[in-house]
Amino acid sequence: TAMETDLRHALMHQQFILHYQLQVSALGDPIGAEVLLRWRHPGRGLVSPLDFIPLAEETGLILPIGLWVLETACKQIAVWASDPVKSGMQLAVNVSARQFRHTGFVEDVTRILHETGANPILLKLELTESVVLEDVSIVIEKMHAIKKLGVGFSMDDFGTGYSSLSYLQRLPLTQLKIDRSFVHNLPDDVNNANIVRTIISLGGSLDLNVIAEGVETEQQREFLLQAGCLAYQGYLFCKPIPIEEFDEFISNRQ
Ligand code: G
Ligand code: G
Ligand code: NA
Ligand code: MN
Repeated sequence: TAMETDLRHALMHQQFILHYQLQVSALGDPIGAEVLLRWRHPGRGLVSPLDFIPLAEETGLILPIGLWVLETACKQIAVWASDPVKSGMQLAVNVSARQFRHTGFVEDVTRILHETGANPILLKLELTESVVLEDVSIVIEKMHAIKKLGVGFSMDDFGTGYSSLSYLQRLPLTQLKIDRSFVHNLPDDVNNANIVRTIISLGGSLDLNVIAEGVETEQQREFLLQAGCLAYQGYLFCKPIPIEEFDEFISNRQ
């Protein structure tokens, strides 16, 4: 298709960029960022991943695109290493199901960490529940191999998928990320308030930290804090922005 040709072209001509969205602690201190892919299309402007990731998955182009994202994020971790303020910040990288299932994935992560010199502790991979739908034991094995390197795992969009409690406890996760659809109408929506409390308590039982995404208001943050969620991401703190702006944002709040 035309879009597929466009995507290949984009990869060759460096039309992808990354935006960084701040993650903060309960005290409001920066703890890291989620890395979000954008396509700077010459005619269409900034294209959201929602509009091209599905095709990239279908065509397999997600593999080279995903490697580029991972490599760029790891280079950034290495650049921040010499900065007194940013050297402790973690970067969270989204990994699609097809990318994670690819046979070379463990080797790719190992190689990229080695080549960039990024501290593995500062890298977190965001998986969705769809990754774990098939071949659970192979997925767990791969996760363990990557975790051994020091890399963490966050379960993205948590609560929207099909995780069963029995395998959730078998996965070597470090974090649950509360999907923003549950955060959106806090604290008024009683159902969502209960779901959010349940996820936070589940995180406690499984010894996982919990981060909420899509936090837009002070009331949402307050509810989450009271419920025991100690890490947040959302427009209330900062929208996803290019690295130059992100660096400036962090420097200005010191
Ligand atoms: O930033 P935005 O809301 O437009 O992101 C839309 C969706 O695209 C989110 O679900 C996000 O997880 C996904 N996404 C963003 N960046 C990447 C990426 O680098 N790789 C993959 N696989 N998905 C991404
Ligand atoms: O699926 P995933 O969690 O990776 O999606 C992240 C997406 O959420 C990004 O595309 C980002 O643009 C979007 N996002 C980030 N903060 C907020 C927020 O506070 N509100 C809403 N509605 N979307 C957000
Ligand atoms: Na994500
Ligand atoms: Mn996410």
